[in-house]
Amino acid sequence: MKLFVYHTPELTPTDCLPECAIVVDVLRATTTMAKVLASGGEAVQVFSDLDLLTQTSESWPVEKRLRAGERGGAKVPGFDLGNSPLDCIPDKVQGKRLFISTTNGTRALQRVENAKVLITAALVNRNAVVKYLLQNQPEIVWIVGSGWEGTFSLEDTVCAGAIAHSILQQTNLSANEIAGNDELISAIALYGQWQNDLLGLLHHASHGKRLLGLNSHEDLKYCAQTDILDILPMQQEPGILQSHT
Ligand code: 3SL
Repeated sequence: MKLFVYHTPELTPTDCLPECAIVVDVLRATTTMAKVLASGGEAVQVFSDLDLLTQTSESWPVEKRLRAGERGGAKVPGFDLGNSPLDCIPDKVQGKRLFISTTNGTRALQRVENAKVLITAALVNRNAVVKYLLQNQPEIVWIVGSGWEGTFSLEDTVCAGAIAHSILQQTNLSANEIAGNDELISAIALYGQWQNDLLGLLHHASHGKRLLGLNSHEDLKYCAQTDILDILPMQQEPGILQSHT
């Protein structure tokens, strides 16, 4: 198994796809997706276009759908939810499909939607992702950070490092043996430095600061937790993610 880290969807190769793609958006899309499915949500369906989201969700029974949307970190007016994982409690999401559009997470998912296997990772479900990788041993794995509008995000890279670190701990492989590119080595180093203060790292991150400006400190605290959700969101058909059992 070789792991490649790409800091943004734009940095992924365009002439090939991996056996397994892992999309990461710690703040906050993939944390929210893990939380929705862990709270009993039926599925998460992602859209880049808000009008298409509204139109598609119209065909779904009202009591079985939720519309969630974020632009610039804020909730889309008129939607049921923004992109806070804290809103996705069982009482609200159980048995429902979350129709969601976010700025960067959606773009990353669409970039690799044709990979053989597409899963999502955040710090909260890191262990479930690692378990899947160790059990299934995909040959080539891309960990794709969502970044922010095409730029690097500390929080997505630290999550990539957390995944790789856990693989190293659970196997007798060396970093050189699993590293597909230099970015993977730097992600492991980043996680090594911040593993005991992930919330502190999120406070340094530019998107963390943006969210703090929107009074989302509790979201940052939630997103900084590691291995609290035993859930693996996996794409079933392009744009639709469900819990992999
Ligand atoms: O860009 C995204 O996909 C979002 O996760 C950003 S936010 O955290 O909801 O602002």
